[in-house]
Amino acid sequence: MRIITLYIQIFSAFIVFCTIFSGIASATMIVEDLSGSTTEEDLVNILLGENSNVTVSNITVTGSNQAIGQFSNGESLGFDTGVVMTSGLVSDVPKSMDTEIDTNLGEPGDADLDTLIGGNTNDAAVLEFDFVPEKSAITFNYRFASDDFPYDYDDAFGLFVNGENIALLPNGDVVAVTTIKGTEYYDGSNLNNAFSGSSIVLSAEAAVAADELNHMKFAIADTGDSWVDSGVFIESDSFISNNAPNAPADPLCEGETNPTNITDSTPEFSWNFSDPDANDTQSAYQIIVGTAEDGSDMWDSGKVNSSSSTDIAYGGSSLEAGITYHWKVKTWDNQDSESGYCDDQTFDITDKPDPVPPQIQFHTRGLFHQ
Ligand SMILES: [Ca+2]
Ligand SMILES: [Ca+2]
Ligand SMILES: [Ca+2]
Ligand SMILES: [Ca+2]
Repeated sequence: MRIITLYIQIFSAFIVFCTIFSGIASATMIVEDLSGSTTEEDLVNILLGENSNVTVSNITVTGSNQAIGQFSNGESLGFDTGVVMTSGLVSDVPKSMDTEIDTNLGEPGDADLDTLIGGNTNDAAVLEFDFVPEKSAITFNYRFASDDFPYDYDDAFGLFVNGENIALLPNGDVVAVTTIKGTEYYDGSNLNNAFSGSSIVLSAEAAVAADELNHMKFAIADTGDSWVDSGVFIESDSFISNNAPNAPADPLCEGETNPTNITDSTPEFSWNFSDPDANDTQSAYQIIVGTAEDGSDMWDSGKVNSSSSTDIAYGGSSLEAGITYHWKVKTWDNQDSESGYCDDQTFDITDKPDPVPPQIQFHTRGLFHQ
């Protein structure tokens, strides 16, 4: 009886251990390159998503068909599925972080990347196609990753739209090993793939010609030699053609433009959401209020997920009479694209009570003198 109980206890402990362990360990990334059943068209469809409003033609891949593919189980990257391109073998990408991903494919480099990085590239993997968007802007999310961070070989990624590279770090630098290493854009955490480090999730946005033929080219390569590989993970469904909202129109405080002597100590704000895409709606707003233009020392609402654009009550520090407060608002559309702020707006409040209406004063005085 005691032995059976002991077995049950050991078995229970084993189940608990397995449950905890499977909760911690993330699923292994699954990849499939172009040497299998995945086609070039599949990759573009993965990038486009269903609601992309883009017509595509002339899809071509340059480089090894083992260097470009699709991935899933990519949660650690910040996006589950997408397209992966490397200067080595896609099949090596899911290996553990301490594996060196290091293959000389014997493939040539790419002239556009040579120019971009000012070096000699090799083992280029290139996906390109023509497209006709309905709207005048496109956006992509991606991560650049590399095993070359410790060595400073300047492997690079380019995303060329109509010949112009739009893959840039937030500081305007090109996306490469030495521009990312040691900056706030570097992420050295284990993201369940073989690369020793990566960029943070980056987004590329570009103006394109609506209803006209545009050309897009994704390219990644080794630089300097063909060894120690780099890769790029591009999020599925991230090729959304969308216009960012305009700055909010008609910003009002207490229903007025730049009111003075308002008596409400928690005044309400309103505006009109404005977007070049006729069917788009507001998904979020942010209001800031400060004692100086562009200041947020009184109130920063943060990004508030809401479609409301009327009667948004002030929620900051106590307002005082005799100070001119500055405020502005920006919005996000239902595709999470962000507007600029409206122009600087002002208001001030009074500490005087509402004045007694003059006609009552007149009547009171008249009665007194009778
Ligand atoms: Ca590695
Ligand atoms: Ca390399
Ligand atoms: Ca290589
Ligand atoms: Ca829009």
